[in-house]
Amino acid sequence: MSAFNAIGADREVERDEYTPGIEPQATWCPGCGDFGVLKALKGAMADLGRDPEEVLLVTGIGCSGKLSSYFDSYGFHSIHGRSLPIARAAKLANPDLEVVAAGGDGDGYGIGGNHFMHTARENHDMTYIVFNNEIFGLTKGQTSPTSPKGHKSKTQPHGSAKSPIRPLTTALTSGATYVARTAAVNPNQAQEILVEAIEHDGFSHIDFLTQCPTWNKDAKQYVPYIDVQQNDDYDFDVSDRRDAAEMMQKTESALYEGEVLTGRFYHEADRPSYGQEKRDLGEMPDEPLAERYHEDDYEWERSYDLLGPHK
Ligand SMILES: Cc1ncc(C[n+]2csc(CCOP(=O)(O)OP(=O)(O)O)c2C)c(N)n1
Ligand code: SF4
Ligand SMILES: [Mg+2]
Repeated sequence: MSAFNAIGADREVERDEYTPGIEPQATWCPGCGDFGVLKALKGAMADLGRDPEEVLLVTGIGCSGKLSSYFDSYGFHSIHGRSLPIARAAKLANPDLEVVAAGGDGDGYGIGGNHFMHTARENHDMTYIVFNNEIFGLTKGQTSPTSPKGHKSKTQPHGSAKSPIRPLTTALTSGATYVARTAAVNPNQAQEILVEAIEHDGFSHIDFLTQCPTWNKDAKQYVPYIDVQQNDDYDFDVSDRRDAAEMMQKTESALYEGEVLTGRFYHEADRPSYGQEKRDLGEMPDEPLAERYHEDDYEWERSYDLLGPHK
């Protein structure tokens, strides 16, 4: 156990340790799907026996970004679209931390889309939850990258001419090693998927469907849902890229035709994470890099010195 792994002892963790007090009370609107993410995440952490002091939750900006204010682990409420680079740095500096990043569809698939793609490509060991309510919630309902084509809002009063992004396919083709979709209306499945995603050693992406009854009036938009692992109509191998890609295409098209498919779509168990690759190369120490900042006489190497003189 390192100095940065604050607790590390095995013990029973209660889900409500993650929401101990009544302050601050969540300011999400009644019926908001974001409550479902909070419930599933604290349940998953309790199932895994993760002590709140072993967990870092980094969020972006949006209604979704408020999650870190209501979840009593280490937290970092960052800036719009930038949760992933912050989460990456924290995980590299202290691999003992359980790192979760979270934000909205605008945050993660719009302004932060570049970070999403590259964090997946590099297979950073963390879980990324994208609250997908198909709009910008916090700023009052503008069209987002997941809004359906034709969606009318203050920014697109004649209806959006854009086709929505395909988040699952984007994650897969970028290099994510665990990809799933769940929904706030299905908290049991959401909790199980979160447990798997957090346990996975690599980049886990969860497209989490969250209804926004305030700006996306149809609060029932994700009901009924189908769990593809529980339904005989869907038979595919989650460890097979081609199978996963076909299933994702089907799932992403179906959503806008009113059929909500959820479940695990891809799981590649044996690809090493970026941190592991760096440690194998000898570029990163086995002990948390962050500890070096506490060693007064530590002699820092410069990459220039490692490469030798320029020719
Ligand atoms: C750099 C920057 N640009 C724009 C904004 C304004 N802004 C705040 S939240 C947000 C979008 C929120 O939508 P989403 O990420 O989907 O989260 P939700 O509120 O739906 O959970 C925008 C555009 C900002 N805070 N920072
Ligand atoms: S505006 Fe929508 S996303 Fe934001 S808290 Fe209210 S219901 Fe939730
Ligand atoms: Mg949103």
